[in-house]
Amino acid sequence: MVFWRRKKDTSVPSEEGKADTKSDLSVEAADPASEEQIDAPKTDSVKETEADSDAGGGWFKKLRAALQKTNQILQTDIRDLWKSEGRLVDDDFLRELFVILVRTDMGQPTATRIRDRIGREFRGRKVTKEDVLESARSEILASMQNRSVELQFATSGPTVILVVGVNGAGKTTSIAKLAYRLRKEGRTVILGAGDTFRAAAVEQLKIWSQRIGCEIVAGEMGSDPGSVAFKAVQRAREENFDVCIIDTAGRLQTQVNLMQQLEKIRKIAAKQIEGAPHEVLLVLDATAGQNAISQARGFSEVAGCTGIILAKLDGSAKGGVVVPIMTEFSLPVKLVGLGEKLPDMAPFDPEEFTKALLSFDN
Ligand SMILES: Nc1nc2c(ncn2[C@@H]2O[C@H](COP(=O)(O)OP(=O)(O)OP(=O)(O)O)[C@@H](O)[C@H]2O)c(=O)[nH]1
Ligand SMILES: [Mg+2]
Repeated sequence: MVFWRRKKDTSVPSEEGKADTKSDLSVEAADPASEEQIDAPKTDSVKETEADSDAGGGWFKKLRAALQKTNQILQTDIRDLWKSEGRLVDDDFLRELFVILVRTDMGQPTATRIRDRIGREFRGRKVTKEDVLESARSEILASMQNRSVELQFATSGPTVILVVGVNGAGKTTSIAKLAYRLRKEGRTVILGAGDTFRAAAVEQLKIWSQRIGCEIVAGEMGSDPGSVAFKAVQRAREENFDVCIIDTAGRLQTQVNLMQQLEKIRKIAAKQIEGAPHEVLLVLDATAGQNAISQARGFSEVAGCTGIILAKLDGSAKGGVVVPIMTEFSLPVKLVGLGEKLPDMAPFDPEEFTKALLSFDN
């Protein structure tokens, strides 16, 4: 699974702990081995369960753990369909199955397609759980067109990533996790604290930046987010950072003025760097279920989004919501948030997702 194109950057501290020459990155902050020291500010109680790498199936285990709530509800419901060995596929069975699938928030169109497929394949015959799960997995994968989409980077010069979404969706935490990942890949990162509305917002991002070991541009409380964005992009360009990530205040897609402000930030970035912002990532809260879908609809139309970060998949009993997001919009889910700590973000992989959602322990 190759989502994160590695770029050689000799300025990143080596395992021997050589100092960074470009910015004042501390060896501890950028060294994956010292991840304990760059924990999230609010998450001391959260225990790390997996190595923060996708080597050895680590991501799949993490994804599986994150989808546990959704998966367990499914397991219990689906098990209940089999009171005896093998179950006859008839109208009752198909109706019950449909209700269970819809409960995961995968959406009626996908649940209907799965139900109809199982009806076509098995009606009048006895099926096992695995028969049903296999059909469901294939149908979901087909409906997502097995689409996995990488983050887009500028071909030369800094890549600008603008991060947007409603209040509390997980924007700032996702930015920290993304910056952490990019740093680990050897890229230099500068953050723009574009949420100048909320007193704690700038502070929150500053703490993260210190822990990750990346630069940050912040303005005064209440100052123009456009000017913060301008300065961040300017520094990225002048000091040749690889990536500039701009945080924004939470907003509703219906708040016209605030949406216009996003447009202004986009223009400010584009004026300084051709093709910027290269990504406008919409952060959605996976626990919001159907609300997340209406946010995706609203934002993608107004804010020119290029992809989705689906945060809080780990806390969601509605993990199936990825399916309608992927099938109803041309916006791909690019990253998923699997917890509150810095390593808890993974590139979205439809196949792994489907397997994690629809495989049972026994
Ligand atoms: N479990 C879990 N919690 C998350 C995840 N992402 C974010 N959170 C938590 O969600 C809460 C809100 O996250 P923020 O990053 O502050 O959200 P925001 O969108 O920046 O919020 P505003 O700036 O107020 O609009 C915090 O308590 C985070 O720790 C995730 O993937 N999993
Ligand atoms: Mg925030």
